[in-house]
Amino acid sequence: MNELETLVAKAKQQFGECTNPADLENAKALYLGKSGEITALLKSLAQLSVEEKKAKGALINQAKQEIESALQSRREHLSNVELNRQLASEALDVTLPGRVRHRGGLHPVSLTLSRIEAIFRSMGFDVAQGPEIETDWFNFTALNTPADHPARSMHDTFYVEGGNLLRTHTSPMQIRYAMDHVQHHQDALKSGQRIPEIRVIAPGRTYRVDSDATHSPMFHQCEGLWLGENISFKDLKVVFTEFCKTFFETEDLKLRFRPSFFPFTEPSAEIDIQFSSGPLAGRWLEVAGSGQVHPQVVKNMGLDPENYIGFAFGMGPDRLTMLRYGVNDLRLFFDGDMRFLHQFN
Ligand code: 2NM
Repeated sequence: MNELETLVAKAKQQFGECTNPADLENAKALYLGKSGEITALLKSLAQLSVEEKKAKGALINQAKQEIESALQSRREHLSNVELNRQLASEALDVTLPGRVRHRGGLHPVSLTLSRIEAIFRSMGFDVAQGPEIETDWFNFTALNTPADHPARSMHDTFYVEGGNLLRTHTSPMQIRYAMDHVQHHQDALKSGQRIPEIRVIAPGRTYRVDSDATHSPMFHQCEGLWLGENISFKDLKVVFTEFCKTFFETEDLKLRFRPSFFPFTEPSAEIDIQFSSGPLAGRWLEVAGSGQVHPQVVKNMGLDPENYIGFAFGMGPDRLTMLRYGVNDLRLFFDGDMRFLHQFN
């Protein structure tokens, strides 16, 4: 091997040992830089004769080209290695499922409650909400429910420590609302003046010890109260008929009042409705309980039952939701299964 071949081999080997571009450029300088070995050889040509210059120069240039091409191919190799490293470290798995931003939606029963509220507001009713943990007095005594009534038993009602209970209906809220109303107008009442009538609905969660396909220990209720000087069953019938027609979006609907009993109303009636077309056509469906507010309950609100009379009703938004959408199992509302809930939004 002559001197030039040795030099080329040495350069190739040295380039091959460089594992990053900076080292490679430093190695290049040893051969092709200002004081590199090839540069020095080219400078030494100056001392030679024209003939020798030609011959030796050609050989040196050939060696130079071989070194340059070895350098270039090592550069490309290192840059490929770097590219592959980057591709591997920044790899994206485009087959991974996306991070979805789920859109929230209202629960079907919430949709029903909103509808109920809007309809009653349009008829001049206020909407009142209050505590779900109630006293025995507001939940039972004020509503004329006797101490030995089965609803008061541990078997039917959830009691909490300290003697309070989870309200079994929303009517205690109506007692609270009526008492606030009386309190607010107490001066007028004392001086024998007339006070504004009470028109309110109380929607919300209620609780009973009960659980099967049509009963859940937590369920919703919406009770209504209209109390004034001359409010009668006729007004109840108008209000409730209007409510049902608007809620179910049909004029094609009959109401039936069926005699019943509640401790807090006298007389009392169940309200049934019947559609004459659609999937429920011909069947009488129970949608609410109702009645003329019992004189003792009016008294418990702080009003004189000789001067104030009216009606109350109670209905189940869960059941109304089932009827409206054709849902056959109440438990679907409380299982939290998104496949079911998504259908309403
Ligand atoms: C019902 C049925 C009948 C009712 C009574 C009252 C109050 F507070 F005025 F006495 N609120 N709700 C009532 C009457 C509730 O639910 C089936």
